[in-house]
Amino acid sequence: MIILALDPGAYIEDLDEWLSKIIDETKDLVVGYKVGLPLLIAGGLEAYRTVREKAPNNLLIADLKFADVGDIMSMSIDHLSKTGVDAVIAHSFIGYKDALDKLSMKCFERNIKLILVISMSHRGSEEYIDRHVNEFIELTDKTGAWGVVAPATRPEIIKNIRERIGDRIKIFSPGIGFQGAEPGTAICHGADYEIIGRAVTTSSNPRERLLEILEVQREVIERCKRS
Ligand code: BMP
Repeated sequence: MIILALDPGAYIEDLDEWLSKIIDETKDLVVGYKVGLPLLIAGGLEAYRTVREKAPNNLLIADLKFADVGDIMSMSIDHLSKTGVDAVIAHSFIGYKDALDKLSMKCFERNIKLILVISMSHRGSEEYIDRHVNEFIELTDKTGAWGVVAPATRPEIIKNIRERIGDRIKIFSPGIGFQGAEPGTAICHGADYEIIGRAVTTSSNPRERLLEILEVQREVIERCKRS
């Protein structure tokens, strides 16, 4: 249950070749791909379209972590909708009125799923964002969000979210590998999908690395089911 984050480093000379290699080697093993600012900045919306074309059957999530006023985020959704993305990620802290209310309406109109960031995987999330986790969870009802982002690095937050929202919302958890969390930990605590990026994309053999990660994920999930 992996979403692969396609974040190209600036050292990559041929973006198309990089995308082709990784997608060809991984698309039968992952649920979907997450494309964020590094890919958008390096390759424009064309790069998003390329991912869509190369992986037509995988979930495609645009991770732009929107944090703007509603009308402007809606303009971005109009542009994004031309690339065939299935879902977008927005921050919760911007609030509902004139922000997430408009964004959620526009996503509905354009048939794009909305995913809200509830907590982040880096330590700074504890400084401000994590103080409002329970309020952010309430926003999922108001916006009709399809999913939330919660950190594999602090799995107790995932557990809290799952207990509060039940099964109606998908939980996506980053922080595996390069950021320290073990594959499988987030799923054990209630996540649906684990987001993994550099541990796979910087490997000289992405498929082999992904297969190793999937094996650890399977073992950790088995272990936690037994306990
Ligand atoms: P990596 O496995 O290379 O650390 O990548 C994690 C991915 O998840 C990145 O694309 C990052 O933007 C994203 N992410 C994160 O790391 N922490 C969060 O709290 C939210 C994210 O979207």
